[in-house]
Amino acid sequence: MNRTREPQIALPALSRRRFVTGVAAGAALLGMPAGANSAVPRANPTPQTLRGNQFDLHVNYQPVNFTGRERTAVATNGSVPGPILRWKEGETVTLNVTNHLAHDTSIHWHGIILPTGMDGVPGLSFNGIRPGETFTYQFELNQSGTYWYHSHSDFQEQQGHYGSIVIDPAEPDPVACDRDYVVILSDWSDESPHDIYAKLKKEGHYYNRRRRTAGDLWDEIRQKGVAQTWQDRKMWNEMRMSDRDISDVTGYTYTYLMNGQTPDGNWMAQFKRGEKVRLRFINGSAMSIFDIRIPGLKMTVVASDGQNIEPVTVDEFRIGVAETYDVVVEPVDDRAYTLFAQTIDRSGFARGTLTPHPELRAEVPAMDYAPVLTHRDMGMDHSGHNMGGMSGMDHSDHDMGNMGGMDHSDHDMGNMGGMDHSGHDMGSMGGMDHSGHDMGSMGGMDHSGHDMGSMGGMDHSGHDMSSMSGMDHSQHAGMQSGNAGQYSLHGGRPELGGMQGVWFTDGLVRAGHGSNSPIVHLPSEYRYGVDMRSEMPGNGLNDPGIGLRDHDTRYGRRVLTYADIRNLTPTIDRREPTRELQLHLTGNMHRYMWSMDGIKFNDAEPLMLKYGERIRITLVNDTMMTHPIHLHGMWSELETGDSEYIPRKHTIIVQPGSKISYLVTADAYGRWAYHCHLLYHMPGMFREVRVV
Ligand SMILES: [Cu+2]
Repeated sequence: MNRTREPQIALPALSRRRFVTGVAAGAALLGMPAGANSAVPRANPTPQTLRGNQFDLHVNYQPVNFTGRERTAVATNGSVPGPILRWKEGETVTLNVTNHLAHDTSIHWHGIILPTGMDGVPGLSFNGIRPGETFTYQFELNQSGTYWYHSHSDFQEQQGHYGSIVIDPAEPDPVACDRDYVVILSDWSDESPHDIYAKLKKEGHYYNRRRRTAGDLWDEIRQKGVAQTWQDRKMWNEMRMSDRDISDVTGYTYTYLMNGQTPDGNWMAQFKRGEKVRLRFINGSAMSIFDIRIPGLKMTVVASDGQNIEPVTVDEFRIGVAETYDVVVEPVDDRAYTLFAQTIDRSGFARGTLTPHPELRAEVPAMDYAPVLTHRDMGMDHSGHNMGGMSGMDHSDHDMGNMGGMDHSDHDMGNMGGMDHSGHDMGSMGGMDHSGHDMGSMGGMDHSGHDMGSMGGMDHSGHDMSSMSGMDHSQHAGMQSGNAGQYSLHGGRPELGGMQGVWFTDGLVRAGHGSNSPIVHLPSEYRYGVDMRSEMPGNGLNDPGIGLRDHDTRYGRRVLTYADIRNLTPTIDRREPTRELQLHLTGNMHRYMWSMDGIKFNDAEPLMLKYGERIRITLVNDTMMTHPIHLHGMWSELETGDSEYIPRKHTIIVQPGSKISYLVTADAYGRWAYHCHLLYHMPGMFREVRVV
């Protein structure tokens, strides 16, 4: 086939400074192809588009300047981002990747379904690419759409080692357009990623400059009154968290890029009035989640993570790290438009311009208000309970499975006489703290028919149970004490999996409809590395996410949610899941520790899947952060309530304090990475998935 044109590589000069500052730049530059140009480029080199099925990629050090200060990036073929690779479905591509760095490198082809040995994850797929070595990747393309590639070594992705992939379909593209642009977003810091990580490990809030001040306190008291302000703040203080912890790393250190251009650099794309323009948004950031809109234009979302979806027209959408969305816009006016991508915490934005004339610009909008976290983002909303005077209530048929870990201290439950609690099923209420209850005057309660299996670990000390005569506790099933981590049996029978997580096999909800299995926190979650557990996680499906929830009412913008996404073509694997894995995303923000089920990657065993099986994974987010979770090698088929058109994704956002479910067909043998795509969460929030 056609040989790819050798890219024009603008090579860096061997500046004295780079020898002085170390990084073994001299060694790194040995082995660079001939034709080196000794001039330091004044502007940052922009990515080229390379087409064909044979590619020579060079991972090299490259001087860049995004902030007024020169820094050394890790580039691919001399640019940040690296070249756009334009492939064709059905072809076999060969990519010779040469490492000109002083350290090992790798390229992972994000979202591409390929053999495990070609996946580019050092330690799982291969040994990595040593300095000076060339590794040849070769795989067949059985998909089309928008994807990207990045290093899976160290923190190189933060240093510029990423680029875009577009695979043109073998069949005619269902999306017709006149123009087609890649828009890859990223976050650049002049600090080294190791310095960033060290600062986060020392103080998880380091880059959060939005923490509350005394001035905020008075504003808050004026708005909400002393009592409510006190109550709101008390919770956060007790948890040693900040309700402003939306992002770990912020615009305080980051400059946000669109196709490698800063907001001032203003990346531009041209159109003619009346044309259909396809924009392939890729979030190639290390840590930044963006909310994208184009003021004055509706966007019709036509693909998600490379897969065609039934078109849905919105004003705004959120793109998690590593996700891709293709949108089509049709500007009818002869004017310029701003592509505006503000970060989830509103600490900065990336920006570009869609314009009919190169000299035309559009206004850059102000960023939206900065969101704050609420009880909802903790997976429970119990604020403001007043349980006085609740006599005569009928609570029969409550299902209170898995209420472990709730703190009900300081409830005042006076005058609750005459309540009928028959028919309660209180399985798995382990870990409840009921200290400080005042249960005076609860005479006459009928608790018959309770099933209180597995209520281990409850602390009822300090109860004042005077005047509770006449209660009927007959027919209670055995309460096991001191045994946190026992499970209820309704909604499926979980197995105590230890490292293997919690698995359910009975009573699973039908494919496409998510999970109703009880929330189970493993004993490994009750350790110092976990500072929060969601007891009543909300469903992340219909939730546009923190900071976007009121944009329809406040600004009249329709915001995309996962519930809006339907695959364009019918679901391929129509089988029901045979088992369900419930996996918890866990962490301790203060210590900046991240894990799954409270177990960090180094201490974890692989999650074992049987080749060919179809499973459900339910992710429960027991943290206040938004985590984009990426499974390598297999599709994550998001359960949106329509089993006929299940969308296939490679990266799924799990909202704070929420849960979300997807199906996986284990149709790829081998060892696969499964992790949070926030770069500094990855060392801990990572599992190997092994298909045997
Ligand atoms: Cu994460």
